[in-house]
Amino acid sequence: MESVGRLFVAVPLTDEVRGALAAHVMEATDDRPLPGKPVAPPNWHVTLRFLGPTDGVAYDRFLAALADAELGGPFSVTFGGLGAFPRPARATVLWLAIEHGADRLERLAALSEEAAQRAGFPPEDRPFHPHLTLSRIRPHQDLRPLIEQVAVFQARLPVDRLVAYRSHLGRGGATYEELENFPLGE
Ligand code: 2AM
Repeated sequence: MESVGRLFVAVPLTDEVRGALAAHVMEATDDRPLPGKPVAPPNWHVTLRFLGPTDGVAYDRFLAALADAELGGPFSVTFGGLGAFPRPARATVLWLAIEHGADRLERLAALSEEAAQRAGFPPEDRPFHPHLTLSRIRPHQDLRPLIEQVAVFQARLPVDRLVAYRSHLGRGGATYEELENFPLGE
C-alpha cells in the first residue's frame, strides 16, 4: 500500500504569535538555547491527533471523516506559562500551556480522534493534554527553576483552521509540511 508519510493534525500558529513567542522565550532564557532539543519556531504547533505512518486509503478516509465533522466556528486561545511531561522535576517534554480555549481544543481533538477511528486507526490510548512542545529532553532533567522563572506568555492565537501535516524526519530534526487545511466555520 502506498504510504503518504508520518502524519498528524494540529492547530498552526500565526506568524505574529510565532514571532512573539520566539522573543518571549529568548528574553526569558537570556538568549540561551532551551535545554534538550528545542523545536525550531517554524515547527511550533499544537497537536490534536498524531496519526503516525499512514497509507493513502486511510488518509483519504480520515480526510473525508474530518471534512464531515462539525468542527464549529473560529475561536482564539490564550497561553499560560511553561510546564513539563511527565513532571517538571523529571522533564522529557518542555511545553507552553494553553489557558483559555483549551476546551475547544479538547473538542477538536475528540473530533479528530473520532475521524481517525472511522478511518480505521487504532484508538489513541493517551489522554489529550493541549500543549505546545518547545523542547524534547533526553535523558530527563529537573527543569523546575526554568519553569518557575518564565512568565506567562501574553498572547491571543486566533484558531480558524486545522492542518494535516506530514513530518519529515531528518538529521537536523523533523520538519513539517502542510498537506491539507480544514477551515473552521465553513
Ligand atoms: P509532542 O509535541 O507532544 O511531542 C509531531 O511529531 C507531533 O505529533 C508532535 O507535536 C508530537 O507531540 C505529536 N505526537 C503525539 N504522539 C506522538 C508519537 N507517538 N510520536 C511522535 N509524535 C507524536
